[in-house]
Amino acid sequence: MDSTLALAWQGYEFVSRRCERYGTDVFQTRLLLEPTVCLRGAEAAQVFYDADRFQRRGAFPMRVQKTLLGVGGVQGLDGQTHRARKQMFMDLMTPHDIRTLTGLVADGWRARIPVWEAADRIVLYEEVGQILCQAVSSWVGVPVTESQVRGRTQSLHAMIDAPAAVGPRHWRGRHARHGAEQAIADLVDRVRRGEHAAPEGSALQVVSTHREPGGQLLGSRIAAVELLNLVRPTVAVDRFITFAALALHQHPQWRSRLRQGEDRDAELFVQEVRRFYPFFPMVGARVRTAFDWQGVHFPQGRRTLLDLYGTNHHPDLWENPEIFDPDRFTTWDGGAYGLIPQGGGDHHIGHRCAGEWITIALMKTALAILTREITYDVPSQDLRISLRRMPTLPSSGFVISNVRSVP
Ligand code: HEM
Ligand code: MYR
Repeated sequence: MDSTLALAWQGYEFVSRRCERYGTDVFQTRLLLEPTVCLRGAEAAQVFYDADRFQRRGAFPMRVQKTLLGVGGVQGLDGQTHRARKQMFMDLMTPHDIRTLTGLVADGWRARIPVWEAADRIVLYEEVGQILCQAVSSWVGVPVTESQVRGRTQSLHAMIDAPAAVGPRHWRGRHARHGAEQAIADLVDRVRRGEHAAPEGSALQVVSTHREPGGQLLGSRIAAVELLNLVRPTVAVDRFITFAALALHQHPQWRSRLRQGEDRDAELFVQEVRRFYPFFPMVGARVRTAFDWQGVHFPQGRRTLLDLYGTNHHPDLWENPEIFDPDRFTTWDGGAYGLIPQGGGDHHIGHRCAGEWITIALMKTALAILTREITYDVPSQDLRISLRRMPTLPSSGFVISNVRSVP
């Protein structure tokens, strides 16, 4: 039986429901007409991130590559080629670079506060998306003018929204990617011809001059895919920030605690937001060399999915997983395979998200502003989070009103 419809229907809960029903963390099914193994849990994650057992080549369906990821980017590489490309990303993640980005983002927040004070109400998700888009665009060296920010943010949102969608929502993502790749590839060509000066040390410069292990430059289209791999997911942090604002609203004792400004508290809160709320549902790979695990045979080439959301809510790993409780992280072991909203394992060696530190830093920047620099009301609205829609969001996008800056 093909389970694609059940996946579309049950969304984030698809894997966990079956795991609970069968009393296991590994089961076989058919998805998109192909036999597929589904996994969840820390032990499973450790197996999934073993590069001797799994590869990424051929793992992502075209519909995901043509919208969210792009073709030829770091996510689909293996071995030495992956390691070298990943290093290009990790070299951009120094504490200095991250501080520069969070500084640009904080300036962006502060510039919007007077506009929000004058407005009746604002949708936080939309505002934050534009703030992040403007800041990360200049950080990367592909700046955007004031009048273009809204359009560029919409186009990045379209890519993020599209991979699991059918119909117009899917095609908007394909169209957005096509246009964005073309424009950025042109810019890379102009940098290489000496017609455009990339800011010193910017991602635009690094990616345009990066050489593959064989010595060749990246094709300009692939360079564009990698630049989008910095801009797009940074804008996607707007979802975590919206969830963080929701958590502050629903757990007001944490608003008071965070107002004190202790980094330790912000850290606990951010980790729990990343664990608790549904975002990146699952990642895929293919078996590289056949093996057996927990009584299941994994033949070479078998498509395998690791349930990130289900692992973050696994009852063996987390006490009362459905309760939002940042203090659980005071005793957390810091393991690389239990808390995996952005993938597991090692950042440099494996496919774990290159932007995890940026994500955490931008969430802390947002929390500092939301708790210490402004006050606001949360009018009545639909805050429900559909677990069927991937990726999801509180329905209303989190509306706030009566914004005032704290003197
Ligand atoms: C990979 C999630 C933010 C850059 C990934 C993966 C996930 C993920 C699940 C795949 C892990 C795997 O394949 O095993 C997220 C989420 C984010 C986020 C939920 C929150 C918005 C960022 C940011 C950046 C970034 C801010 C960069 C500025 C990347 C890159 C990869 C990646 C380059 C590919 C890594 C590789 O294949 O080796 N991310 N990410 N992400 N992420 Fe993120
Ligand atoms: C990013 O832009 O890379 C980070 C956030 C994107 C989340 C998108 C979730 C897509 C849901 C479909 C699952 C695709 C499995 C590979």
